Amino acid sequence: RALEVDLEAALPRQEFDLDFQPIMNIASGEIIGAEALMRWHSPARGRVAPDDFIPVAEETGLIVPLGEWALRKACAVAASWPPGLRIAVNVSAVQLKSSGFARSVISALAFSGVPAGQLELEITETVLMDESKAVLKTLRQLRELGIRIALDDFGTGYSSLGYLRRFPVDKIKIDRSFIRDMGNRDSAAIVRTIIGLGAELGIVVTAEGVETERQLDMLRDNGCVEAQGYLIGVPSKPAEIQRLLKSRATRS
Ligand code: G
Ligand code: G
Ligand code: G
Ligand code: MN
Ligand code: NA
Repeated sequence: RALEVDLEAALPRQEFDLDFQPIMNIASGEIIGAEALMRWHSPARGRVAPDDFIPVAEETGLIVPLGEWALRKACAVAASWPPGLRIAVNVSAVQLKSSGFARSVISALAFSGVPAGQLELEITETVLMDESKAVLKTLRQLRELGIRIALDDFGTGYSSLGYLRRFPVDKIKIDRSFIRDMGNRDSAAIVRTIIGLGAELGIVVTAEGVETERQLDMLRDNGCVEAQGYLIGVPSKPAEIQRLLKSRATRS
């Protein structure tokens, strides 16, 4: 049976879940929020990785209702976090281009009571590649509401620095492959350059995939603002992340 058949049935059968991975401010060591990561527990297939089902969901268009579910669920969970913490949600290009996307975001915020300033939408560079006016308009509209836009997996794919000028972006997330290879001179130079670029442009830089104290030290020494990765915390269930946030979060 094709994956798309099982995927189609999975949403009404409530087979999806969200895990949350903490994001830390490097200078203060405080947890400033978490990224929602989708999980599919299929009775027939077991756990299916997002890298395997998200592309299929994008091809079939199922990513639109699935992404909307994730957004609503993430906001509902974040509504019970201590005030001021960020919730980051991944948004696929297909979703962003679908009509009514901005409306569905506004609705998720209103329904949950999460302030717009606490929501961060993570998009990849492929979203920006076609340079459509509609996408630019949607991003501007969301940003005017106070929602932050993060460029995910930065440095991979078809990165163009021009995107940073043409599109409203609040944050860059350095792809974890560069952090993994930071022991290597060239990767270290790339990481430093992205951090410098963010500082110059007034864009927050987050390092992804931080697994060792050595990597965290290098990032701190180079002025990287935020870190995410197994060292700081693995993707966890809502109850677990809630505990972590209560003990490690910025006290306001
Ligand atoms: O708080 P806890 O020990 O559960 O933290 C899990 C991980 O986060 C540990 O591996 C530790 O290295 C890192 N960590 C914990 N507290 C801090 C902190 O205040 N600052 C920094 N930079 N890292 C921390
Ligand atoms: O959690 P994990 O490393 O398996 O995630 C793999 C990929 O799946 C990441 O690139 C992540 O951005 C993507 N992903 C996870 N959750 C979502 C989601 O809710 N929506 C979209 N579009 N992508 C997601
Ligand atoms: O592409 P995106 O950044 O949205 O997805 C994050 C993915 O990275 C998730 O699948 C998550 O499980 C994974 N991830 C998070 N922290 C680490 C890490 O420290 N090391 C590795 N290898 N993967 C990580
Ligand atoms: Mn992401
Ligand atoms: Na990423």
